[in-house]
Amino acid sequence: MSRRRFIAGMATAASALAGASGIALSQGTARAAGNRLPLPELLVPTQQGGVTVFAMQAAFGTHELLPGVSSDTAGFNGSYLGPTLRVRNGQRVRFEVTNGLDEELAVHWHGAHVPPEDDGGVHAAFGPGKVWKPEFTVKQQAATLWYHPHTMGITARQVAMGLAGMLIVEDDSAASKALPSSYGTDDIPVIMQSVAVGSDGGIRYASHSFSEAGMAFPVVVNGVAVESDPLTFTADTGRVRLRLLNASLSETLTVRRIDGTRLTQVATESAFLTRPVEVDEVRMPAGCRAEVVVDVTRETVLEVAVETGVGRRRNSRQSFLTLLPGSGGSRTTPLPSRLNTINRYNVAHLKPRVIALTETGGVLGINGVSGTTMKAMDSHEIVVREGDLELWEVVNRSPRNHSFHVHDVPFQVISVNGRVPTGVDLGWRDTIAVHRGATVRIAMRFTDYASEKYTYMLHCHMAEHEDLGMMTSLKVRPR
Ligand SMILES: [Cu+2]
Repeated sequence: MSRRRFIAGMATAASALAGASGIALSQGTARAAGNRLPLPELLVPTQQGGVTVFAMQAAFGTHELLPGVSSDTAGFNGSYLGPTLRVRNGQRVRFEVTNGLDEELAVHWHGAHVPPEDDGGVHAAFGPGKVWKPEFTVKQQAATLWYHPHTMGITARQVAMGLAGMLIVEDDSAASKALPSSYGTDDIPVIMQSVAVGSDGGIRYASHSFSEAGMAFPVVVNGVAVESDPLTFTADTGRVRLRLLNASLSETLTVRRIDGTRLTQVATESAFLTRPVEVDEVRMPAGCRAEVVVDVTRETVLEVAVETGVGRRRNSRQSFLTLLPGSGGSRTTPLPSRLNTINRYNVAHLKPRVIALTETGGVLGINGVSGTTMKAMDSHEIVVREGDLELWEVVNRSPRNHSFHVHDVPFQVISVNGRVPTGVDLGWRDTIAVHRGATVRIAMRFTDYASEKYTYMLHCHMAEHEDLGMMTSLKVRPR
């Protein structure tokens, strides 16, 4: 393994391929380059006997999240965040993940439809120096996914330190052909994090530490904190597709244009919408993604509103990205009027399975069981049958908001507090906000993969909550 591949954001062959604009900057140089939006490197895979292989190594390092302040961090193939992995529907892929940390690591492909043994939940942890090699055939529509640790009890710390990256699935659909897809030129990853940094530069991840004196809560985009001026990106081709990811531990992020005009959303987390939808804002609970397309005919400033979660009751908003028109970039063809076909599940005949998000005496759990050990999770696992359509009623019986995530297959939202969804809420997703006191009904079909031995998971995606036990195992039993 060449060391070069493990240096995040350096101008490798991958970033050279990313586009003629040469904007794939290292994170270190981004600041000096006038606060341009840095872009994660697109990882160049190797071919091994018909399998496309992506090599990654998790390691600790240091990184300047705040200007002039060195923070202890971690990253894949670099010191903070990780390269973008781009795969294709139908492709046989293998992720070779080396654990270069001095502790256990599990890496989950969030939103990926993969066999349970390749899913990377808490059961798949591997020790320091070990290499985990999940191999599977990509079997899903084009979507913006991501990868992050899922290590029992320490997910929040590992994610907060920077172990996260984007996973892009491409396909041959007409929508994919019509939308911008040149990575780094008009197809842009936007990894957003509300981060907590102590006065010593240390990243904080536990809510009890958020009230320390001298804490800073920067919005970090693709690895750099947004300062008073937003980051900039020049749209040389006029139209850009922004892949928004909320990789925060618990904060909800809402993105909008500061001029009050609407954004055009083309995809939810797991697939394209049926058609482009004009939205006032894109609201993303922790773990959520969305894709928007912007025709940059004039300077366009995006702002993000941060709603704080656990332990931090201070909401904020700030401009984070200025899209600048390029030279000759004002010619744009209309977006396709149809992007996808989504057949709504008929759940009228189904009795809902209740999944309660519980908190009793300060102990977080699912259905009253705190999943802080493998044994607790497995002995109270949710069991479904391969091929079955399931209707789940996710009930928040705790005094705080949560972000609910199911592994394996995407779901449709059936109702939120009894109300039928509209607009972008009709799209496929894998993560959804379940507010205090709320009842959210979702439906999904557990296709393709089943196992008596290996399990998936379901949990709150506020990382501190999952570490505290708001998670359990999900077994898809063979038919
Ligand atoms: Cu939660």
